[in-house]
Amino acid sequence: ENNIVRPKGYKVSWHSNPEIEKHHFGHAHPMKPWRLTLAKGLIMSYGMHTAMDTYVSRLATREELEDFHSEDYLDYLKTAMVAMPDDETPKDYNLGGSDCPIFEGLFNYCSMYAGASIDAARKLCNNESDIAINWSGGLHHAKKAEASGFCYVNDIVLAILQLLRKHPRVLYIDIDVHHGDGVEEAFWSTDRVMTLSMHKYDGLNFFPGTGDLDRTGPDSEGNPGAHHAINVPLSDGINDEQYVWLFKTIVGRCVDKFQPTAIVLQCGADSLAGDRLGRFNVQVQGHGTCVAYCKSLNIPLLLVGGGGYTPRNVARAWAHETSIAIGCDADLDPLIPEHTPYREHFRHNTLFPTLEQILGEPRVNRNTKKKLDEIVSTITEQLRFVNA
Ligand code: V1S
Ligand code: CA
Ligand code: ZN
Repeated sequence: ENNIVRPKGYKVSWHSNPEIEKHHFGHAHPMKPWRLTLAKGLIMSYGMHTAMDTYVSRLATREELEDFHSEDYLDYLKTAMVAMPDDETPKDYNLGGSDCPIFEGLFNYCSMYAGASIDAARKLCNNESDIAINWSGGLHHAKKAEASGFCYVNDIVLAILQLLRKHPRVLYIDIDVHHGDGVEEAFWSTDRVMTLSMHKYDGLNFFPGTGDLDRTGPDSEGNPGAHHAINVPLSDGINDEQYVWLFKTIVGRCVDKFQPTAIVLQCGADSLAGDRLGRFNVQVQGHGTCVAYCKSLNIPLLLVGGGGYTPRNVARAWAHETSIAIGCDADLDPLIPEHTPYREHFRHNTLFPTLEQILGEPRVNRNTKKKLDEIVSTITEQLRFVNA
């Protein structure tokens, strides 16, 4: 048995609900809520639950969902019926196509992951937690009245709206391999939220097709949201060293200029090497270093999940990142405990497989030093227009 010591005076809350994990998007669909079962099993087999305040999250109320989403969209989401099996065409509100299928229990699924993020944000607001975690959230593509890219309700926007009740400035950081378009759009016209997304960008060839470097906020003169959207477009095969350097450099400068009083970090695990949809060579270590860096800033921190389509790697990353939040990462044996549920799913039995173990052959890295330097200097220029 592992014994995790709870670091004194440092509070982490973990918000989850096992009901969420039971939903199915359909057999061919890459989004598997079951990955949360795998992650939870790993977190608990290391004994990390004993070092956090754990909460079984509740359903978000209709009123809470209406803080961002339109009434007519929520009505439709609640009553939408499972479509005919071979119907591939999205209907109203982009619901019912292959990306955002209507499945059994859809509205409960959405209300549960949103409830968890709202609860987590409230723990930070009333200083009951220093870090609050909801691995079932992070669904960054959902719009006010539209589903998009496996996301139906935008729990991140709802959580940030909670934080804004107490906090003057919130920094949103998104390390999912996809552009965090829904959150960016929601806060496009305000200077109280700065959004920063790192993602693969290849025009319309990679979903959702937005997030180029020059997308920085409204162009209109005097709009407070101008310059408060930050986008880091990347190419295939970026490695830990480059990714962590970019993250620390850019986040460091954003924090200096914007002086956030709360941070939301979307930890989408599809930026890891070997992801079914992703294209990067980021490893569990590098992904975790981004979380460690945010923790080191000593600003209230909300950690949410997001994408992640190779369940064993999702579980590794979010278990490792939970240990960083608690402060017990150095105490974990990288060898996955014998009694871990579904241990056979973790080939190589380690939290930190090498690139060779994950991929056989790593992807070609198409990110040049010159391009990354250009990104940093363009964003540094952009930040000259930002004040706290
Ligand atoms: N990339 C990708 C991808 N794969 C699928 C997909 C594959 C099989 C299925 F049965 C169903 C869907 N859809 C996509 C992307 C959406 C990616 C969403 C990422 C979500 C997140 O990780 O950021 C946060 C949770 N959709 C598309 O590329 C759109 C299409 C344009 C092409 C694919 N077809 C299925 C729909 C239209
Ligand atoms: Ca991203
Ligand atoms: Zn993604």
